Amino acid sequence: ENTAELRPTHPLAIAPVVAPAASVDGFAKQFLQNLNFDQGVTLSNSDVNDQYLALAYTVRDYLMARWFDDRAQQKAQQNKTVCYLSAEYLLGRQLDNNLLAARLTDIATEALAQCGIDIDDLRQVEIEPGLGNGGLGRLAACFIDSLATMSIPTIGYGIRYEYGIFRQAFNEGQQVEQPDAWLRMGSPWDFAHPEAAQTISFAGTTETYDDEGVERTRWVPEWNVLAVPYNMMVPGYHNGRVNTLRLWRAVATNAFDLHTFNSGDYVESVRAQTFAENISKVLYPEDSTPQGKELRLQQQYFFVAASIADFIENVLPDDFEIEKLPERVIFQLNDTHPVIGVPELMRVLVDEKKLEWDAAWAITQKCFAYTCHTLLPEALEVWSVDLLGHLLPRHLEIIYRINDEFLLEVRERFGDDEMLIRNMSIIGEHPSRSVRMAYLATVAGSKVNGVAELHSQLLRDNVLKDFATMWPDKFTNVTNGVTPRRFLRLANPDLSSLITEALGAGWTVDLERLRGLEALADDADFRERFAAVKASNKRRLSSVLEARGEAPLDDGHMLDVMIKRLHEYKRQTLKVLHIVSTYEGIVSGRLDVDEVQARTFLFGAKAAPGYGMAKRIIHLINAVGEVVSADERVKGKLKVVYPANYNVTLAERIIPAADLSEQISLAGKEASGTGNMKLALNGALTIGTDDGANVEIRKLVGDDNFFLFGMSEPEVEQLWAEGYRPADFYQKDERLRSAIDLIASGAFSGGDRTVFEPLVSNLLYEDRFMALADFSTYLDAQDRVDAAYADQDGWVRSAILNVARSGYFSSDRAMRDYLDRIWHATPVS
Ligand code: GLG
Repeated sequence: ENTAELRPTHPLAIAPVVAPAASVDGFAKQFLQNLNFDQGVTLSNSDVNDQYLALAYTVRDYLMARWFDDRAQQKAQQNKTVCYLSAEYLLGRQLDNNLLAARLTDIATEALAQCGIDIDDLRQVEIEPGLGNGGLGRLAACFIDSLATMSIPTIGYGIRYEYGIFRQAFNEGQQVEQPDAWLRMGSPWDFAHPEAAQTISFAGTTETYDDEGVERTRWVPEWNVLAVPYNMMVPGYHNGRVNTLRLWRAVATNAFDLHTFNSGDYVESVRAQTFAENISKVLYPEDSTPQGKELRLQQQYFFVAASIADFIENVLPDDFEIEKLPERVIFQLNDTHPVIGVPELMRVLVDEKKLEWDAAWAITQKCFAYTCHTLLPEALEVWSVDLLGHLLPRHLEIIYRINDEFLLEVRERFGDDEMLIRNMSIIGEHPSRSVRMAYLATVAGSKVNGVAELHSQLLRDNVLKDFATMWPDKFTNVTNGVTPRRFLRLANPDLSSLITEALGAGWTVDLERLRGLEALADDADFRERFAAVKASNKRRLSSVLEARGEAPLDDGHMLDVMIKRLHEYKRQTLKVLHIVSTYEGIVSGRLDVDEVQARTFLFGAKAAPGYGMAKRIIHLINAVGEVVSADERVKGKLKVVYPANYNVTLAERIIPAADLSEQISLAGKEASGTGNMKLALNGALTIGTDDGANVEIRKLVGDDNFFLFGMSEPEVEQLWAEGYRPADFYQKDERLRSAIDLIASGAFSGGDRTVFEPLVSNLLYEDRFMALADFSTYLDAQDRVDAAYADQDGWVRSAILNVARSGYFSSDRAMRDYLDRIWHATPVS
């Protein structure tokens, strides 16, 4: 607003931004200036981190001009904005992505070379922002990339955690967590806007008051924090667009109490500051089970309230009529973490904008849509009424009223069916009074979607059945997707070149064009080149592993990878049983060693720090790996590699090298999976159950190019209903018995039988995720894998067909589906 009063006369000051020239000289000049004036060093005095930061600032400078432009255009055009509300964004490294999007890779490489710097050395310095746990956070990052590429006005809203997902190390095979101080060496990709901070309130009471004859309610909070926005630019690929990722950091309203400080009590003087700033201190290292932690609810409300206020105050024009809000925004709820935004918008509309309840509710229902990412009942977030009422008293009142009116509607529709009322109520009564956030989101959302066809079906049939009966049209599916820019173009440059040579460059934004590769699967020359790329990607991975102190990969091994969070439902244990069984088979002579396909089993997985069983499984993988890799009898045949601290950066090296993709969750448990898509897209064949998006992958790539095994979801249900006894399966299959007995004997724990005893007895007597029931068919499928791999020509052909038929899994397609089915937003022009 101040700027309107500026009367610039200098010619440079007329332009909105002074962009550096898009040339090698322009880049070099900007880089050297940033090195001098931002980093405060000369080129000859600079170290590699200075250089990296100056480079990042330079790339940012180029994006900035486009970002200003886009802000202005979006304001002028008043399009609907997609506000993606997500507690997690697992971004990965930014440098290469931003260079690529802005077509600066060659210019930057040459400019730095002329400064005597190898850009590769700078690439290594970047620390990825690990602001997410796994699939859900990485999905959000893929989505904002696609939305920018499709010119859809988008703001990604989230939290700028000071510490992201913990760094994983192994100590004697066991996971140790270390804090992820990702900001310590500087954070060149984001910039703070303290002037746009929002005050966020907590606790206190509510009261009614007379507002010129109308009785209204207001919240009288007890304490506040400041939410300070940090913007990151999200460039579209080759389209000149730059969207915004806006992450909030909590800052105390009062840095410290000067009186207390002066009296010498330094610790007490900053107590309030520590308390407030804890809100954005650390990402919850929980993947699928919420911890009933007050701090987590604080985080959720903190970022959602700040985002809604920011959108209304800073994105909408000053004279905006709030009744028209649904024309200008859709708040997409990424799982239940942001659902507290529903009563928050109601509070803003009713208490602050003074709308009638019904009008406010009609607006709110149009402004939200909800994506559910799970099927595990324990992962459906609930908040105790006591906690929520204490922290957000006004919001609890609003939730109660939403529920009352909703239950009236249920009664009108279905009569006084008390059982049904209890089942559908947003407030659960057992084991204690709590708010069911998924139900609140379902009641409030204009649409509810699952993340793969099977998942959406199971939401309608089981988890949210009554709601689906009431509002069949509310429910829809959008199968997940992954960005081809990061996970093919950048991660696999050699395959990208090969594809571009064959099909032209258009596939990067139109992934269905990969279909054109189908014809080449039968071309021996193309197959050879494709295989050469895979081999070279394996060598590249091998040197990455060696640099981390791991053993190099062996030539001629099939690379069999299982990379994902460690969780019982994903069944890393089943994978271990396969390894142990093969090992045991060779050692006991049951298997002819010459018949066994040489394999390297590669794991990447973090376990939630509080998840004991998952940590035991990590220990077992490492223990088995150590014994197997050291045993002369299987030397050259079997090897286990488990690099610590699996993250996006490592995934980008592993995925292009993989031959076999392990997607072996119990049917009905993995909502979608997205690693499965990335691996298929890079030419790995899947061995998998009929679960999540595997179902769709198999349909697309064809049964001949996919190794299916295991029970289907209805078969799982049936076996549970009949009474599942894992020990029966142990008795029936000799291979299974030998494998489990070997673990139980202490063979992988220096003879100590107690170490893995809890794991073994859990398998034998509980086995919630039915690893034993699927073991036999899994091993049979692995035999089929070996046979298929022995025919290299056939294998490479299948790998090419996997790439050719994975175009559907682009996040661009997923975004089109969201736009058509849920958001109805249009691109800026
Ligand atoms: C979830 C699910 C995954 C899913 C991802 C993204 O467990 O199956 O692919 O979200 O929708 N918590 C997750 O990572």
